Amino acid sequence: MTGITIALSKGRIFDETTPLLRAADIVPLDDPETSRKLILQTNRPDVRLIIVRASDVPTYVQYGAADLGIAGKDVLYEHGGAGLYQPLDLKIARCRMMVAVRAGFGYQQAVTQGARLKVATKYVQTAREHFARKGVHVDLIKLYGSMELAPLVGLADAIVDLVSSGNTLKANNLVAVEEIMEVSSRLIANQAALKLKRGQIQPMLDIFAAAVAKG
Ligand code: PRT
Ligand code: MG
Repeated sequence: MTGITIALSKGRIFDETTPLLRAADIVPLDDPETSRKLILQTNRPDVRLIIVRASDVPTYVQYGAADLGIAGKDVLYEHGGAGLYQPLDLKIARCRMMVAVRAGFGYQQAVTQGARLKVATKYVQTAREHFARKGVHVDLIKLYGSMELAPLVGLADAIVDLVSSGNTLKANNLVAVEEIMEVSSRLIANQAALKLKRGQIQPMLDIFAAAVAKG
């Protein structure tokens, strides 16, 4: 493959990446929200996009099936980042990874008393590290979505999830009690592709960096 393949997810990451791609004169020929195509050609014959699940982006780039990718720090942290180069924070799809509990649950008190907490999350690695660092004993329960439900039906005492507006927590009578990290999306590159295709990739990186700096 001599061209450049960029992996990204549809939804908020695709939407917020579109202006950055346009700055690099990359315009997709199809809209992933309406098209069922998983490979999107662009106005440039040397650049194509592949549409994958957000959490699968690092895997495609790690194995070189995509040269570049765009993924949230949440996803990259869980993946571990092996084989990936992370040249640029695109500062898009921003949110915070938080610990949240049911309103009225005495989280600080439970922590102080050394209670064992049941924590439901999609981000098991990140959560494990966070609570280990704090010295809090937890039983982690892996979920694949709708974490907000878990404390409401007694599956867990707490959740680790992403929060942006806070509306989802509020609507479910949950409160954030601790921030784990700030999250934004990063450009990632396959390390071998970066060496072999430096001539094509570096100018793109420069344009993305300039577009991010301009805001
Ligand atoms: O949806 P799918 O299961 O395919 O995967 P995904 O949820 O991982 O993908 P997607 O497209 O929803 O999110 C892609 C990336 O966007 C994530 O990896 C984050 O880096 C970033 N991002 C930014 C967010 C949010 N903000 C966000 N608010 N991802 C998810 N949310 C969810 C959050 O999990 C919670 O359920 O939105 C809800 C909270 O939003 P507020 O505004 O109510 O606080
Ligand atoms: Mg989602």
